[in-house]
Amino acid sequence: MISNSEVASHLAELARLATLEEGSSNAFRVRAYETAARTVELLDTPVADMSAKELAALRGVGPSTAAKIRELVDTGRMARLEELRVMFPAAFVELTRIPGVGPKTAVMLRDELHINDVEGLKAALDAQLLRGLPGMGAKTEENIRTAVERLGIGGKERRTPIQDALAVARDVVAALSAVPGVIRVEPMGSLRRFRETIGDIDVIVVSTGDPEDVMRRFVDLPVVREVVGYGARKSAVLSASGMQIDLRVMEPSQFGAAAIYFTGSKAHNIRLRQMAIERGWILNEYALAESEGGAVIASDTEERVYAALGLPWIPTEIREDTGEIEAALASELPDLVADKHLRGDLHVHTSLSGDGQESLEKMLAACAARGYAYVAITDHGEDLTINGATRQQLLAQRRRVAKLQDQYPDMTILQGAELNIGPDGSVDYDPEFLAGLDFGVASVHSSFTLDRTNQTARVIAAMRNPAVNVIGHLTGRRIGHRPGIDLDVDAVLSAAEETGCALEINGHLDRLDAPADVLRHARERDVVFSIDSDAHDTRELANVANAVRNARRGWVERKRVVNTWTAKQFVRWVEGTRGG
Ligand code: DGT
Ligand code: CA
Ligand code: CA
Ligand code: ZN
Repeated sequence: MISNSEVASHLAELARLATLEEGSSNAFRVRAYETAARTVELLDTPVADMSAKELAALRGVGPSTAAKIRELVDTGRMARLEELRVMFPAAFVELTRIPGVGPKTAVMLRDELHINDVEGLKAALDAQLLRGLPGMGAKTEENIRTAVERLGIGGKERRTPIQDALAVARDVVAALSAVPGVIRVEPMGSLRRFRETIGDIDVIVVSTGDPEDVMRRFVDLPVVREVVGYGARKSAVLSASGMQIDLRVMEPSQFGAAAIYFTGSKAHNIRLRQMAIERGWILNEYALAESEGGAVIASDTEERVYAALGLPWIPTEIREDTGEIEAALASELPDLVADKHLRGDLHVHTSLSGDGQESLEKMLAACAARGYAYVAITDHGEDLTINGATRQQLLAQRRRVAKLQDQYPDMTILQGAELNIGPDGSVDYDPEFLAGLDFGVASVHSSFTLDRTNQTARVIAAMRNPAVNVIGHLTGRRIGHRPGIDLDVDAVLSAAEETGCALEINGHLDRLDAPADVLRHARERDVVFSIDSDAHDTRELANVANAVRNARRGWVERKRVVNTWTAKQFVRWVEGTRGG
């Protein structure tokens, strides 16, 4: 039976492709498919059990979308989607990831210049063909060229943002978990290491049943567009969006060795294999075994394989051979932050933000349900057009927070704001008004193309502002869509040391910001971090888990994360940084 999440990803793809057909993401049909995708995703009842009439009664689902969902449930296909995939192949859709190339432009490039993919676009840029098109000039052409170069997209080593890869992997895992005999299904490779972009998806299935059952189900998945290799225990397919998925079926006794092998990284594996060879053993995807005779030394769990090599289990996010083997040998692995350490969330929006989806009451209830000892409510400051809150609104919210605080004796509620760092480093409101807030996150939401000197200066100015406790999503990047601002990271880290201002680790999957390489770089510095959801609805509070994984990739230790501290320590830090 097809899962709600699989149906939702079909609807989301329908929305993406309809954008190209309609020429705008604001078209009514596009909005309708997006709403329908969201509704289905959040629904507790399986849509596969619902009639067309029941489906049409759901929010955002009209009779025609309801019919498409039924068609998918009954036949495993959606004819309309397949037509659109033919009209707009994945390589063509990729053009719209380039800032400055919207759906209208992409279609015009195809109609006028026969550009079908990023390679074609690069050739046209080299020949300066774009400036001759209606509504384009040399300047637009230059902007597009810069965007293509900075994003590094196109070509053979095409990588997919982790957000998109995780969505595909989740569907595969859900479907294969239901096959009889399957006892575990787990994504491996760069996905398990939580790299921000993914080359291909690797999945291990452990089954006590017939491996062919798993394979047949795998190649028949609705997300599969093409089978590139088929075997009884090993297959590879291409997804609708053009991602390769490699699948291996292993015996339960082989799981540990297989997980280490397929998690990688390749460099980490090579080090382990050398250690095995030094002991007269071999290490492959099936086992750690003696070279002579092949007696198995360890294979069923990762812990046993590492232990046989004289190592503790190494967290997946740091398996890159960038010092983790040496640290493990010296019993000096970092005490990495984990989900269970979090005691609060310091970046939470309510419906007071134009893009917030949920009331203050609901957001607080959901935070309390997560067991938090403190939370900072941080709606957008007034400088963010449409989305920002006025002074009056914030004052009114402050009174509501004071009342609600009584209902949460175990959770300290800070009322703050997410301030906007202007091009000159100034923020919203005025110092006197800001002094009346309990907390401040300050983020860059504009002027992404200033040069390094100016970007660095504006961020440092915000850190020195007494109303600012945390710098939100440091670089402002959107993985795969928008490069981060150009920053002198060392200067920013020095300012963080000097002011005590925390750097946020934002949990939105398209942000993961500050990036892991910046976090790793900060290890030698006395800098603190906050792990935040930046939730705009209650479901997004769970984003902190993504931030934790990104923090681990950056070797961030628990003691450096302010929202792992006890309420007392945390409040002392807040007071120490405010008005500083
Ligand atoms: P990706 O797909 O480019 O994002 O990165 P990975 O790390 O997922 O790489 P992939 O898919 O080529 O291979 C998955 C894992 O399989 C990799 O992390 C380690 C293992 N592996 C692949 N090729 C080799 C190899 O030649 N030697 C060793 N030791 N391990 C390998
Ligand atoms: Ca991979
Ligand atoms: Ca692979
Ligand atoms: Zn925010």
